[in-house]
Amino acid sequence: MTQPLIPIDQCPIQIEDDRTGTNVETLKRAFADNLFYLQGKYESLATQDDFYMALAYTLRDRLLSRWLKTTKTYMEKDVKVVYYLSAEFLMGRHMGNSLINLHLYDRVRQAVEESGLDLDEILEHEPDPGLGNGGLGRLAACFVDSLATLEIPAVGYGIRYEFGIFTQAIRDGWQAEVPDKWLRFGNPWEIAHPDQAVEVKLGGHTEMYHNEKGEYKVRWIPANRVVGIPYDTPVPGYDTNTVNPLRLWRAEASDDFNFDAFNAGNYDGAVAEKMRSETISKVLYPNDNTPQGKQLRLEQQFFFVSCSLQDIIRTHLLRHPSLHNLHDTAAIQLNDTHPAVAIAEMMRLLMDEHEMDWNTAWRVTQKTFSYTNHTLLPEALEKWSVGLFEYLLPRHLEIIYEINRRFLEDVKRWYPGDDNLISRLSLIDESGEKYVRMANLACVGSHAVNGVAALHTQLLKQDTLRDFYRLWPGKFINKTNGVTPRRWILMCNPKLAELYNSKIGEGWLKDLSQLKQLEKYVDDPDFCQQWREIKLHNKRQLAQYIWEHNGIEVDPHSMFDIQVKRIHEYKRQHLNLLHIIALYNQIKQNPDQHIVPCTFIFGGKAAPGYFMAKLIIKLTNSVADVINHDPDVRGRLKIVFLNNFNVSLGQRIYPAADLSEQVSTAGKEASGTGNMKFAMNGAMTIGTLDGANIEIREEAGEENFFLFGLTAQEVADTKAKGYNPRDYYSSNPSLKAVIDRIAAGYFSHGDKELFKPLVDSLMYHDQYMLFADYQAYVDCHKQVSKTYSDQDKWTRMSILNALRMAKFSSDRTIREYCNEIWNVQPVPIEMEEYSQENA
Ligand code: GPK
Repeated sequence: MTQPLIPIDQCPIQIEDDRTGTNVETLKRAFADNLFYLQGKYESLATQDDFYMALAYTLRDRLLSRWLKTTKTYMEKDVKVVYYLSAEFLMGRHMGNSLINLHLYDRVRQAVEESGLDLDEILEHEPDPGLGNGGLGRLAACFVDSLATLEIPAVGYGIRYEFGIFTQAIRDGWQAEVPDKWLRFGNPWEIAHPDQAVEVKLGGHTEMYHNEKGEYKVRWIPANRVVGIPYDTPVPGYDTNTVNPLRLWRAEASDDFNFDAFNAGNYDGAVAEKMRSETISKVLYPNDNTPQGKQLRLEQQFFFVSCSLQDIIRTHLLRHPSLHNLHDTAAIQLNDTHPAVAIAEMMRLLMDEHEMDWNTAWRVTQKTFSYTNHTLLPEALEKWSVGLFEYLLPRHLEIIYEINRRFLEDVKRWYPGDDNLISRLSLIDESGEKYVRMANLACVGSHAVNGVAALHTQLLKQDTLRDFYRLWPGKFINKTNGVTPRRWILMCNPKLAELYNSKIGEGWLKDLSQLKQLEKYVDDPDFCQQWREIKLHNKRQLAQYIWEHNGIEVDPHSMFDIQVKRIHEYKRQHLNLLHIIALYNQIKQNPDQHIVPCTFIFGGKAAPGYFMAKLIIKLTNSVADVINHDPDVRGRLKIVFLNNFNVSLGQRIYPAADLSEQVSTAGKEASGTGNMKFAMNGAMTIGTLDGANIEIREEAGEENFFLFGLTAQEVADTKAKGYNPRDYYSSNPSLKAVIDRIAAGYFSHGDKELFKPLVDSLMYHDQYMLFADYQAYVDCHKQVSKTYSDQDKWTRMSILNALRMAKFSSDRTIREYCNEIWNVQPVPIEMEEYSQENA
């Protein structure tokens, strides 16, 4: 007879258990124990990697009791859960975050030091998990942090890519992509749950049949099946017991499916087929703001959606007899249209696998889903060819056609005779080759649709999604983005956090509006002095990094003018370059004139297939080569391109910035979130009235923001009138001199061909209107330099910026989603004494 196991939370608690205890001695013992038993190493033979792994397990152990208690509480209380579906989660490193959220930073540092090691070195050893491209993926990461901190039951669902975003190397000034093998040494933060694997079907055909009740039903006979294995990573809240899961799916071949092929003697063929299934979760597509219309990408989207919905349904059915009330236990958020096929998959699961009728299934689906749009660029709206859809998801295409038929029937009744309206609203684009429009599917199948900044939502309503807004004005709602102050202030700028703590305690970390109390210090010379010292300290650290990685010496007292983000023409990194070249031209004309010493720092990845973006990187490095080495410049201008911009590099960069470049063409950047990270760390913004810049300026006060450029309306009007960039070129000598210098091959050893595509694109199209904004931008920079020369004034502006960014905490954003879209409440997790006591 076997004894039943004692549930872990009923075991007698040993206060200083090796896996939960948090005093320094226990931490040292646990660390040594993990090194020996998990890494299999004596300390004398251990590598940095072993130390990192041993420490990571030590921390994961300390998260587990809260994690399991969280899951248990959600099950017992039968709470409503937010399911955040996202093809990308750009989490950044876990170790520092766990140390902070477990309140273990100081004790672990001591334990590590007493073991003769350096915590910073260990922290640096963690690979940066880059399972995303840029803003959209990082937003998902900030959101799961805030959800856990606000004690909201939530699961992040996505894909466990074996290769994340490529590592960017710079060779001869060009971007080169190196595969990101982030799992090489194993991933200590995740726990696999093969017991909860689910099966996903692909391809094949459908057929009709009669069920036992004599009803007509449809059955999907797939050509292939793959298995999704869930890997869970703990997402701890700050200063709470809540630990929510990030559940990422890995694709594996189904074992039994090719049984016949195996038996027929086609062993190698069957194994090859198996490998094909496993490529589904191999690699993240490295595109930002442009879809990649590849079959494998649609397979990825469907794969993680199907796994996640089956998981959600299974969870619901553990506590409820039917799925009629799914919307009472689940709020599913679609992070852009990448998971939008979920609308059709939910309908299929409810009808074909759970016997629900169409009308009920549709009601449940609409009440469960909501959709976030992240872009206004028309070319970025996802569409899939009907042929591909039918080949891969034949049942879903049928369902989409039926959703469309019913939807367009309604529209015809509401707006009789408006055929253009019908063709614009249709889920199928029939203007040429037929496509499924994923944004239309997401709008129709959701009860709420949101943009990510006020201007963005307004433009969605009046432009991109105007026909849907006309049908359902109440569905549209704005949710301005935010970022987590834990990672983006406390972790990345500990000295600034320390200054805040010394004045008002730590409450600001969960309520950023408390920083407003510090405004009274803006005229306190001591406080201002400390503020400047912190900035200088951060700049010195970045200067050191630049020296080590780029071999460029930069002056920490120069103004750090920084633009880091994905490289895209609409983000206009090249406008920044035009300004730098204009400054250089001034120096060449008169080397003795006074200019404010300035370090221009760039960073960001280009999509590997985006030629113009890659050319912009090359131009940046070429301009840097010339200007950094020109003796006339006398070091007053330095240009640095930092390779491989990612979350951890961002953590070094934002705190060191004086000036944040947010210069997209108005109406193109949905929100931006880097703009928020810079401002929270005391950088001034030079920016257009685009995305969240508008709201940042509102919060900071217009006198504390360097504004330039056309408004979104002016951009549209100028375009409508017929924009001709050459008019600006011929009438503006400064602009002409800049363009001529590039065109003449000055930055390319006389080669006039190299940058010709960029020059021509500006001269003959200038889709993003750099020329129209050029003079305003240059003039605005003059204003910046003048202000920077008055350090007292600059400090004051910098302080007010940082203290007024409360709105841009992702806690505020998530509270709004909870109240206005998801209808979910916090569920505090009660813990036994021991973890509290040691916290
Ligand atoms: C938008 F459409 C997309 C995309 O494919 N990837 C991506 O990162 C960004 N985004 C927007 O470009 C940003 O303006 C926005 O702040 C961010 O999503 C988060 O909403």
